[in-house]
Amino acid sequence: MQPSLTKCSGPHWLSRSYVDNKGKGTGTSEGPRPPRLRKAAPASASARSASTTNAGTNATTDAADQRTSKSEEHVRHQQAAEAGTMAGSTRYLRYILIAFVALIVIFFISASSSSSRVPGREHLQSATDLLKGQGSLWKGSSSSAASGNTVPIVEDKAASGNAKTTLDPAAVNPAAPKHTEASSSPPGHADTSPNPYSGSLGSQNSLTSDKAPGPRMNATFVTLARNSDVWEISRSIRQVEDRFNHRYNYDWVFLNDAEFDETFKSVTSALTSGRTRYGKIDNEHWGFPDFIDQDKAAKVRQDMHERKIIYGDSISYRHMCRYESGFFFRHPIMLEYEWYWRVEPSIELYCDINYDTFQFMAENNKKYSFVISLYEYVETIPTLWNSVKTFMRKHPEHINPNNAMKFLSDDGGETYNHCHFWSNFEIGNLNWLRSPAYIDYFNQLDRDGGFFYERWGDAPVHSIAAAILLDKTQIHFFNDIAYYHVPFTHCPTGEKTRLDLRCHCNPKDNFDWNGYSCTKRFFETRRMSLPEGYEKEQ
Ligand SMILES: Nc1nc2c(ncn2[C@@H]2O[C@H](COP(=O)(O)OP(=O)(O)OP(=O)(O)O)[C@@H](O)[C@H]2O)c(=O)[nH]1
Ligand SMILES: [Mg+2]
Repeated sequence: MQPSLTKCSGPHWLSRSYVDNKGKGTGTSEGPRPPRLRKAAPASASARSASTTNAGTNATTDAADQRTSKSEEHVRHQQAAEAGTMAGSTRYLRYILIAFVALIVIFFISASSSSSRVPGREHLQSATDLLKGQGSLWKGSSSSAASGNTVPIVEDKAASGNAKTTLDPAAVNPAAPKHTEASSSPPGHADTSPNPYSGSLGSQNSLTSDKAPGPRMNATFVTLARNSDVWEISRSIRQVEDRFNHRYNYDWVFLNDAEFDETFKSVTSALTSGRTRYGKIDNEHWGFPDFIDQDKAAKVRQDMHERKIIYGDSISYRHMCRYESGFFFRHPIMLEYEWYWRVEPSIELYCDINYDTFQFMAENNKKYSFVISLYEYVETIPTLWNSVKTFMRKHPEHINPNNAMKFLSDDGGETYNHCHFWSNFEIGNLNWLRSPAYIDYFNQLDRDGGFFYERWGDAPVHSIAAAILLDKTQIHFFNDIAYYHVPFTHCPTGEKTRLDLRCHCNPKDNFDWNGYSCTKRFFETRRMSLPEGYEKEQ
């Protein structure tokens, strides 16, 4: 093995040393090599060829001389090799020295060009530059531009292509503290930077603050609630605001048979984007009417309790059902509005609602709407249909000739099939509920006493009214409003609809085409074809 070859492996030795010195080498020559040191390889090779040339010029023909000259040659060879090796070593040392000095110079230049280059600042710096690369403006934060503390970044085409996008971090998150040069936050915190792509979906992203243009309808959300419902209704409000109302800012009316407390008011008003109003229900509308036989009502509750009928023994539940059936739309606050959207505690909305549903109702001559329909629990309404028939007999003038009786009855109105729209969700017209037709209807039912002698729910009461008093085209099924109230889900049928509206419900949970739903029957009543894809959800 020739020493010169060993030395010629200088770059390997140097690179190994470089890697080992960094403390992360593997001991092989495969570690990263500084480019300058790689260039030393040809210099070693030239040293090797120089030593070979010197040896060749000293050869003679005499044997002794040959021996002498061989030994001389050997010595010379060795000297030449040593000289070549030394020359190579010196060169390498020079290169190392130059590289070392160059590294020191680069280090000092970069350190002095950015006095703010402390741990944690690099991220913020580059985020700022990224925003600048997109043509963004840091409102109220001119310091970084003025100081010229910019680290050059390579602008890629994607960044410069977005140059027209103006991104105001304050708009992205107005509550976010602004980064300042003198920030005293610990490094880990100061490292946090705004997402430069926030809001890049523009108008597609309904979670950004994009208030819908145009006038508003005379409409409000309405919720009947107890103070103890505050956290459950908060969840509902948050859903409604995120999916719809942050763009429309409709009012929200809260009604209660007791005074709302400060917690309820402050929490709910903090969550709503529109005006909040709190109304106490008059005793006349929340209590037993004088024509109710209290003993009879008590016996019914006892009996229902024994038969384990849900809410069967509850007085307040009955007041609630009666109030929702006949009075909420007559509350003094509600008298100011024409349209309502009823919201209950703990509901969910799974899709964006990108249009004004109240306006839709008005423009399409709709008076009542639903998202889920089902069969009522028979034990709670044994005589309801008798009462309805009494009303129809007494007030034929109120029965709409183009009604939706087919939705309610399979025998032309003789018997009730128990189908109803689930009234914990409703968007409807308050003037219709305040109309003589509806008031006559409610008064008949109320007089017959079934709210207390049975346990009539406001869902069948509203549904029957809508089906017999309205033109069937005035009842709307909101396929695109995805909704949950325990235990049922309405998830829009149609994959395109779900993706367009950014829905997060599982279509398998959709109740519509299930045997317990009456929605198919509604489609038949209206002679509408079922939505595309319904077969897959059965
Ligand atoms: N102020 C008040 N509101 C009530 C009372 N009982 C029920 N409510 C409200 O009336 C609405 C309907 O009551 P719920 O208990 O949800 O009745 P439900 O939907 O039939 O039954 P759940 O399956 O329990 O939801 C909700 O908005 C309740 O907050 C009451 O006694 N006082
Ligand atoms: Mg409920």
